[in-house]
Amino acid sequence: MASQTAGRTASPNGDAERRYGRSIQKSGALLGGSLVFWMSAVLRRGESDVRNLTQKLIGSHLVDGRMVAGEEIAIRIDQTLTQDATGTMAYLEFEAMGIPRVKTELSVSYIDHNTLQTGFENADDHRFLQSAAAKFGALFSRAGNGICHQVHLERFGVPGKTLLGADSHTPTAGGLGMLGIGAGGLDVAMAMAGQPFYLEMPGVINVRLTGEPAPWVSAKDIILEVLRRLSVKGGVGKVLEYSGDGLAYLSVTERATITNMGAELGATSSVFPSDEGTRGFLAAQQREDLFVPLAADPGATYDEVLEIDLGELGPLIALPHSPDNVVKVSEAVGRRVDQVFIGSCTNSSYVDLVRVSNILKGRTVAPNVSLVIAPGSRQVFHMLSESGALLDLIEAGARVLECACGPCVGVGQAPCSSGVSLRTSNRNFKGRSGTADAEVFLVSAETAAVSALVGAIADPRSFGAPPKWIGLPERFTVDDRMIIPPPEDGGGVEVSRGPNIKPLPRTEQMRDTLTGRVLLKLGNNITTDHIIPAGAKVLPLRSNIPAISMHCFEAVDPTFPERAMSATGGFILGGSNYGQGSSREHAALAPLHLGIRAVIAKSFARIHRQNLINFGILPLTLQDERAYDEVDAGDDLFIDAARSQVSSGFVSVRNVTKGKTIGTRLDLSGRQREIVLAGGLLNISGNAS
Ligand code: MIC
Ligand code: SF4
Repeated sequence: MASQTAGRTASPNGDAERRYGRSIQKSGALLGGSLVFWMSAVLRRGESDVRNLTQKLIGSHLVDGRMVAGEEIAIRIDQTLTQDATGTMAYLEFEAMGIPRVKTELSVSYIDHNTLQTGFENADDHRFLQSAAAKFGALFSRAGNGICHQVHLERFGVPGKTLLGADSHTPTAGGLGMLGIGAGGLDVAMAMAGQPFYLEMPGVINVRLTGEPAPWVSAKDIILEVLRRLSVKGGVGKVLEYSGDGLAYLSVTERATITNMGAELGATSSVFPSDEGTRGFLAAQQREDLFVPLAADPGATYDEVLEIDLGELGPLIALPHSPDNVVKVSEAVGRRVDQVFIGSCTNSSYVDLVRVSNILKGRTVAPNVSLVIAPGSRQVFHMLSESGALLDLIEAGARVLECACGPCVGVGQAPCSSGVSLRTSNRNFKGRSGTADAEVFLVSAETAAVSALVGAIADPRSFGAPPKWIGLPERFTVDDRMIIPPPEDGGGVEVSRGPNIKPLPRTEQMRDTLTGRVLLKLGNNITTDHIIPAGAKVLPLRSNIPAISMHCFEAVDPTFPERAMSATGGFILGGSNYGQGSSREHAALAPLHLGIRAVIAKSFARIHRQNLINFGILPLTLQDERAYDEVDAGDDLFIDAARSQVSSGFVSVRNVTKGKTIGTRLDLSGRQREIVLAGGLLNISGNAS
């Protein structure tokens, strides 16, 4: 039966395991020391020694700044991850810094996004990344080994450590009590070069989970409830810190579902304490020696508190086209479904898929439904196969895919025209599935499985009593043979570069006069998927900025690239939360390539704003949001004495067409100012040495 999975261990990479195992272990032990050091520093400064968990995690890694919400701080990064869609740029950027080896405790390069190889491009990128990992000293997780966040949780996450990832869902690691933060590739490359990561000290929201979840209520319903209450911009500048007696009912992988989707709130990170549940998970992964208990101090305070009574919660669903468009599943019941996708870094753990198999066992998927399942990792796939759960999935009619992101990011399995797709993933932005007019709904794995049988959106409670759930297995099957360690000395490794790998775009110093037309006027919550779409067609161009730029704003206005190029640049006007969603720096690089030097918006999402700064594009925030209504697409704008205005923090933009002046803010730290004036981070000499 599923719960009796054997714990076979294969460790052919003995050397690497010893090497990395030791270094992680050593730094795990050091954490206690650095906490002690930090505590005494805090006491010396006369600050309160009562800290919430977020403050402890940040405080033990703080290298610059004060832990005052909104102020810039710098933290030491212990581990990094990249994936193939962001990794090519990150490694090209790292290479440009001229540093021979990564300086982190651990850096892992994953292949998980671009695994559909319809041309040579993705395979070439994989070769590039494999050789770059060997040269620069990173571990390489091969295609098929699984989704970066799932594999990192299983094999590398350590409570109390910091992880910077070139993927917005890096906070998944918070399920283990680790501080995971998503960032653009260049920031991750800087961390690989041993530089600290700069961010705004976040405020902390305490989410108190109380009581026992009602039957059929799962971790996904909890995070959907948080999204319902806070919205897709409710987490910007914040960390969500979970506590309460309800935690006892959530295993690490369920906690990781919650921290994963904190990205949809725009949050800097989400964290759970490291407790006995964490110890159990690490022990089952044969990594118990890395366990450290971590929690907020008694009496710790928070900027906001959110209480969720798990016993009161029912199954929830996010309606198209935003993850915060959440209602009770019961309100959507009966809607015919064409496709069900169970997978993605949100809900593809062993526990999720065994529950799905228990629901499907002995039954058949409805004739109108295509049920697609992608296990999150090779470990999950292996254990499904060992336990017999895979057979239940196959017999029910599931189409089982390789362990990768796949349909979540529009890489295969696009729904039919006007199709309805029910998914366990985290984003249902319009068009992301690969079908422009598809409607994507987000639900738990349990709701997805029951609906696949019914053929329509179904309340899982209609299934009757839940099948016997399993918790975490006592032992996961550990087999790291698909993770390739780098050689001791990468000096002789030749980096393999196919024809699709174009050189890094270089930028020039910021000009003193910026002129141009408003090329696009956009609404609120514009996603990076709007700016640079993902999907099987465009993702292979991630290492080719000139080519990918031709897809910039494709779904919004396909004439944009051509207009921008013939106008030799211009401005973009956005609403609030501009650039929400992914960490892809291509959403800055492509507009840059097309000549955009400033984006004016009501507000920006955190990662995208930093990406704009990193490539020398000004993120200008309207001082008075009403000014948005007074600017139209096609208006000619003019910024005079831009360099000195940037230094003042306020930038006046002259609307020549309307004869008006728009006031904008540019709240930059001294360091960020230096970056934009230099035309980007890579132009600051000696930035990583
Ligand atoms: C996503 O889920 O949108 C992605 C694809 O994983 C992105 C990264 C990318 O665009 O390469 C993310 O979340 O950062
Ligand atoms: Fe991959 Fe989807 Fe997770 Fe992004 S959200 S990392 S595309 S599975």
